[in-house]
Amino acid sequence: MNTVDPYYSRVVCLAGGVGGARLADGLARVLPPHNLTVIVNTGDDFRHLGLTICPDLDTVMYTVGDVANDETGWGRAGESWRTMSEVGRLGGPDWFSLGDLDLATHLARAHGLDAGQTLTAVTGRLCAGFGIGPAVLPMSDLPAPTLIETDTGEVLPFQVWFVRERWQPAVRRVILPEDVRATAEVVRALETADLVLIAPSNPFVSIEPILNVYPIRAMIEDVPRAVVAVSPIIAGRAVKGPAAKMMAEMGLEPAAAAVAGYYGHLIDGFVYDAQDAGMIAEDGLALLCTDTLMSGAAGRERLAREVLAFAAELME
Ligand code: FO1
Repeated sequence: MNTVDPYYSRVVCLAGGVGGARLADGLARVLPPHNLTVIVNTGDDFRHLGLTICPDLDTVMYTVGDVANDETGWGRAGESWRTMSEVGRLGGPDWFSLGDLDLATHLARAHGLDAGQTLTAVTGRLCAGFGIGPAVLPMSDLPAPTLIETDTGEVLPFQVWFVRERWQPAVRRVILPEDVRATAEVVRALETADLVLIAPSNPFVSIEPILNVYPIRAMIEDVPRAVVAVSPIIAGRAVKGPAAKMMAEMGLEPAAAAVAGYYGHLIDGFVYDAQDAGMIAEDGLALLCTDTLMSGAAGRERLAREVLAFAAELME
């Protein structure tokens, strides 16, 4: 039987955070630019210092644009901090570290938004500035802030919980906004998608906020010939970020199989790490066991190729 050639398929990747950005980068190295669209979580976005900060959009842009700080997983490589340290000296908030180069992105974005451009249009211009070929789309042009309800009952804006409070207190639940609508660009990308890939991002605060945007979840259930998720959990731990901690705090076992169970019938295939070999799958779920750690550009490209080849078998 002839396997579909993923190289000529229209691929949509849902991404947030470092893992999402790295798989997006691997896919961008493999696929023709017009065959890849990255739909990015904006639930982490917030207003700060008079600027609109879009961490997941910026992490995808910097990573695919090859200017990311790979140690922190956010912000720019070769960064300086003169402006932020002066903001602190002048009594401004310095708990959210914005480097000098990173600030240029936020200022250019603020300028575009203030001129009435949509976040989608502004992101397109910024991507052009970073020489990025594939489409990088915010999930919505409307604010869609993710809130964290902690086990003290307190409800915190995402960045306050994630950065200022360093993932404390424990998470009771993630509160997502109602009636957020996807952009026309996102709908068009999903209407023509052959394959949807769910990147190894945090299921609760990176992927679920995207699925929560109308009508993304329903379109993913209907349109693509295959939906494949990559586990963000390896041997009970997140490669980066609070996913495993959140799973435990929300009563889920922090394991790859629990991530597959969380996505349930939405996915046809699941990619998990060799360290979790022997994982039991839900009935009917196709599995790929491989090295899901993406070390450097070669690692990202390798995983992208393996995921696309796996997905191609499911698209027949
Ligand atoms: N994460 C931190 O833990 N500390 C920071 O000071 C910080 C600053 C920052 C600045 C710009 C940006 O795009 C991201 C930044 N992040 C920081 C990461 C941010 O909290 C993201 O939301 C997380 O990476 C989760 O996606």
